[in-house]
Amino acid sequence: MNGPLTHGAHSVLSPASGQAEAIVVLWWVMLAVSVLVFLAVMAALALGAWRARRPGTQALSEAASRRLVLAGGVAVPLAVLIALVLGSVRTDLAGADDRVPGARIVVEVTGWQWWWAVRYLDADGATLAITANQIHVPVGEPVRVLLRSGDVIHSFWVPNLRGKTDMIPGIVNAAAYEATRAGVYRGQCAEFCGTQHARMAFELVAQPREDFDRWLAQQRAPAAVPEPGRAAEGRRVFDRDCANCHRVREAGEGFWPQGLGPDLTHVASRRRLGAATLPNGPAHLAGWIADPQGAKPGVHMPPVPLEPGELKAVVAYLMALE
Ligand code: HEC
Ligand SMILES: [Cu+2]
Repeated sequence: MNGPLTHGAHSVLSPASGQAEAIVVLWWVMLAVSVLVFLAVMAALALGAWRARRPGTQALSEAASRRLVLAGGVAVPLAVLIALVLGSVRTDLAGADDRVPGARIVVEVTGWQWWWAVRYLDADGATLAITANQIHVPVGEPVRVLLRSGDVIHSFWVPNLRGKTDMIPGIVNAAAYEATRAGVYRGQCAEFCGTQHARMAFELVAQPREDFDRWLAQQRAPAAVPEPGRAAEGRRVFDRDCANCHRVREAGEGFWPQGLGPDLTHVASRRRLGAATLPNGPAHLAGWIADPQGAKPGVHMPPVPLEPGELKAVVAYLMALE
């Protein structure tokens, strides 16, 4: 699943779901009405200016000007504003229903400064898979998304799919997502949450059910056993220096709670690193491990001083974790 983002990813004007379509219709209606009102006001202004300069213009009678002000200045704006508010409330309510009858999967996303922990649950709430910073959904099927925060207030936003939903510590917000068009869309934290708020992004892959099932099966599987040699040496480095914060789930282990950092069981299968900050690959991974603060100043991953051989080994280990 490599390749670029879908054209128009991260744009509300390129909807890929019913909810996003309703929002974009509302936006175009509001823009059109605003443009019409603006043009009407400018035309009235021009007409007034032109009439005032024309010699012999009669002022309107008092009754006529009162009627004009009451109609054009009170009644029409009130009617237009009430209609727009009703349209907006209607769109909002239509998107507020978070029940997803018959949803086969639930995606739980927890915002952390400055990354996204992702857990897939079955209908009974049992964990199916744990990953981070990349969310997959099957196209044309409603998915229930539970939104939490581990620290401060974040906001979950995939512009192509729907509006923003806050992630508030101690509260679980739910939303229904249904992508109608396959693609790779970009999501972004939409609530200022600290220095690296701007680099708290993720990618959402909407794909046909078979591809989604394949992806989920891969994420459910335990980590690949490292090849003897460099990768096995890398695993020792990982256990010594990284396992305090990161989990790699091996065969025979159950799902752990998330650590302080993203789950790395299948990190090589991800498109990007550092919450969509860098492309994934051996060079960027080595750069990230050697100097995460360089890519994302202030990030809650300290630089880990490693010998060059150890760095190569840990990169070989992680890059084999497809
Ligand atoms: C003190 C905790 C801590 C330690 C120790 C630590 N990390 Fe991290 N790591 C984090 C946090 C937090 C993030 C998320 C950073 C972000 O994107 O904001 C992260 C992100 C990452 C990522 C990006 C994952 C993704 O999907 O975007 C990789 C890869 C990674 N760390 C590898 C390592 C390796 C390898 C080591 C050991 C050499 C290590 N980390 C040590 C906390 C830690
Ligand atoms: Cu945030």
